[in-house]
Amino acid sequence: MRSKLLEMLIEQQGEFVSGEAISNSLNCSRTAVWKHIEELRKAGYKLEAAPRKGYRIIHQPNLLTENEIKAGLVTKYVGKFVVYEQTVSSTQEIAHRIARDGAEEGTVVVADEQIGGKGRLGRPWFSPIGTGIWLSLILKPKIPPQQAPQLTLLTAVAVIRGIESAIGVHCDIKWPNDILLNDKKLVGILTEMQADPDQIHSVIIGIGLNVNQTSFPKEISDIATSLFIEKGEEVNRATILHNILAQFEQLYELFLEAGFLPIKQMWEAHAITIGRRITARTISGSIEGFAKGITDEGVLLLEDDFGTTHKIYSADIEFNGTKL
Ligand code: BT5
Repeated sequence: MRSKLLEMLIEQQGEFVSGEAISNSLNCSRTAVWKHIEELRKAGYKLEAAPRKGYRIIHQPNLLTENEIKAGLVTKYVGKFVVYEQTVSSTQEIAHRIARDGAEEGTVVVADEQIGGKGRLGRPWFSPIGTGIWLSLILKPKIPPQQAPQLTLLTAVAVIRGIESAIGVHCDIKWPNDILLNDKKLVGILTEMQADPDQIHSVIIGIGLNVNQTSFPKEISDIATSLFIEKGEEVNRATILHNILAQFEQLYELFLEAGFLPIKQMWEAHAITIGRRITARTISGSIEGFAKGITDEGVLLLEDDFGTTHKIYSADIEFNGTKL
């Protein structure tokens, strides 16, 4: 109910909404409306109440709790169920647990801070409090397990489009799971699975998006960036998230209906890995060569200097000696 109230106030963009309109729309008493207004105030919203006029928003804190996620969300099922925690070890761990316990497709787990945020191969993901979008999304697609990595590429396209439609900032995709802004890492994506050899139970997609950090720890300060750093102003996390989830749902439905091909074409339009000399560092060694493209399955094709084409399923990519 509180997210519906918030949505009504936000939609009015600073204009008054009458207490009567709110109580009719939420089907509750005027006293109940007042109680919800007080709760929003406690959460940091500045709300003005005026006799005969009603309530209006003066200032919205940059929060990303269940209320902000639900208010203004335009999807059918992605983000309909939200698990929000202020501080967690990793949203992936919670998502794995609730997926095993039967969480619905489209459930998202969001935290304000992760103290054990993780990347691929157990690498740490820096997730300080109140600044980024740290999210895991639970999916239950009826696809063979070997197609799950395509969902990483689909997510990258959804994130790029979501950021663009929210704030008009254009980013690039670096195969397989990074989104770069001005050549620095803005977003990392981690796709994990619960599956039998021939059947997926759940895919858990982790998205880490740097929104309002003003600086990064020394280890990553040369390679990481945030929307704040690039834009020079604070960005509303909920707006970005609503746009990403809306784009995700559209692309995911297209993927389930029409397969990976249309997604691949969109992905290629944003990818900067293709057509360049790269080094692919895989767990079994490094290969240097020319990135020819991706297959219809999303696998990277790398031609070495002897003319042999290698299929790369997972790797860290370096361009011209620059490590990201
Ligand atoms: C990734 O791994 O890029 C996937 C990151 C996924 C994070 C999300 S947050 C929500 C969900 N819950 C989790 O616990 N994880 C997911 P990888 O390609 O392995 O990159 C990891 C590397 O990125 C690290 O070794 C650092 O060099 C760098 N890094 C760490 N934190 C970063 C940050 N905040 N911004 C940019 N780069 C970062």
